[in-house]
Amino acid sequence: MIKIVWIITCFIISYSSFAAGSDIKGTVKTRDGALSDVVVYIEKIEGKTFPPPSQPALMDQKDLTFVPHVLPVMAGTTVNFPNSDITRHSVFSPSQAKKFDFGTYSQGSVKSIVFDKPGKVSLLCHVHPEMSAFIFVVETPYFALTNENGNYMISNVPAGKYKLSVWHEWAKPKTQQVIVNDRQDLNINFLLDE
Ligand SMILES: [Cu+2]
Repeated sequence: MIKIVWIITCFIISYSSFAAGSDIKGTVKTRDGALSDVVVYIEKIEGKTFPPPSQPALMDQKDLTFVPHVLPVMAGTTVNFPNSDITRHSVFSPSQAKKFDFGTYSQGSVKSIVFDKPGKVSLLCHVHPEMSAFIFVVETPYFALTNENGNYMISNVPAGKYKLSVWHEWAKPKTQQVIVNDRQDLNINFLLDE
């Protein structure tokens, strides 16, 4: 009897974890072809707030480059900025969504900061003017970054009506209304202008 109850409980738990959500996937292009490093995200879900992830995200500085070039995070996420180069870096941002200046720091040290407001945060380095990257802060956990083929996938989105938006460093932003139903994956493509 206990065994049967246990099996039923396991079945309900595993079923419920797959039950609700749908995936949103697609391709982002310009007239010249696929576009990588595009953040595709659901702007807001009315009446819902989401706890930020407990694990920090990573924005490395390696070979005089920020890695990755674009990092989407949910509001409230801590981002670690290790210096993996022999040279010193001095990372800062002039952006409204998060103005900061770490000052100069050397190899092996890690700076951290919480990104709490939605929007674009440009990253620059006082020592190396050619260094540039972006952190894009989103209000929901439903976001993805396009790969080199312009493809993205946002997993397990609950049913509802949302604004699905895209952000890219030089393309014009765009928004589409999407309706997500239970267990019915959506294909949403974007064609962006420069
Ligand atoms: Cu630098």
